[in-house]
Amino acid sequence: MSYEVRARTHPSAFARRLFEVMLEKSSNLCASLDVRTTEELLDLADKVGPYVCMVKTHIDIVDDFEFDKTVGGLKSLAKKHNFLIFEDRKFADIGSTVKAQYIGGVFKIAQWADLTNAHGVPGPGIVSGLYEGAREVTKEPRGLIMLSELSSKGSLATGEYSAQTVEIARNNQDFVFGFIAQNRMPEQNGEDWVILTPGVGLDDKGDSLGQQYRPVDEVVANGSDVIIVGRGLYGKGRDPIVEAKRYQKAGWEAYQARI
Ligand code: 6AU
Repeated sequence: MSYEVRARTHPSAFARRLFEVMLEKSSNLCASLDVRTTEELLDLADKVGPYVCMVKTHIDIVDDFEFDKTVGGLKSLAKKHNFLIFEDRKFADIGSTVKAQYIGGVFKIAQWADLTNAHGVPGPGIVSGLYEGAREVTKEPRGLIMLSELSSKGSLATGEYSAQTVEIARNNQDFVFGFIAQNRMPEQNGEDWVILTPGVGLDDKGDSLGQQYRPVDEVVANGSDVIIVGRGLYGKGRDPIVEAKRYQKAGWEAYQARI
């Protein structure tokens, strides 16, 4: 199904909004900006902003995090360039704990991140906890994606574990609209999971710590809706603007070839 059709028919309002942004920008690229300072984060987000539908953060690796400066800066860039903010928090605890982690602490993720992600390992309570948290602190739309598969070598998230994670998502579709996965996940009764895929790289095969990369055309032909690219954009010696344009073009062409 085309992004146009899904922007109209997807059961989740959040997913419809994501598809609209993707269409407006002709981009299925999410930039993963895993950098250690606010300055680098904002500089990169401003550079790649025009070419992406989403910017993904690991806010807890920013050494000089300051709510107003770091989050305020990101939010104004999201507005300037029209991208969604995805905090890659990978929640993995019981519902009551993740709710506090989502709304509280120094990061207060639910206040500013359009979407975040969670592991299925604790069972369905994790989704209920995050949903409650979002509703308590904001009226803004919030979405959750679950990790049903990982890109790293030797990942334990396979087979029955992945299938059970889909079951958790299935029971909470007003909030959970898709997966971090390497493949499409099973759909029934009109379900339309949005698949976000990390482990994407055009020049490298992996890193020394277990990351594995697949090329853009392979990932998109295999059913991925959003490609997540990090070091492929800003790694050593790379020009993030050149690379963002290159991945945007590769991702969009692969999508057009698929439909
Ligand atoms: O392109 P990279 O390897 O520089 O960055 C990949 C990004 C990192 C990981 O934390 C994240 O994607 N990631 C995830 C996510 C998004 O949840 C899951 C996974 O299976 N593999 C993976 O690399 O920020």
